[in-house]
Amino acid sequence: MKTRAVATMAILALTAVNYAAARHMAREDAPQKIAITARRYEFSPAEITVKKGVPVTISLTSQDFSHGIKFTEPAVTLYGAKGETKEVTFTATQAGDFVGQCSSFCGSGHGGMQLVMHVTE
Ligand SMILES: [Cu+2]
Repeated sequence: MKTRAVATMAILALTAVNYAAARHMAREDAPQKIAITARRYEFSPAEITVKKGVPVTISLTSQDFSHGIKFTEPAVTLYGAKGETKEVTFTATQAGDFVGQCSSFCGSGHGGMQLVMHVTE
């Protein structure tokens, strides 16, 4: 009787560990999602933080006009016409701070329309 109770407890403990591991893995595997909205002449949020080596999905919603996002490193380009939401998934391979630009001419403030990406180790 005692042996059986110990065995049952051991199985329950193992199940709990496996369940926790599976949940942890699922969370790690799903890309981090970041929603960005663009309107003349700013991205919101204007700064994002991603983790090196972890897939990230960025969505861009252009509210008032066509806007785009272009990063040279990590290589990310996204374009959304007015009212559209577009997505891109990428994995940053280099840590650091990177500046992306609006890639679709949207008016007088277009040149200063930037998005900063912090890639952490
Ligand atoms: Cu622009």
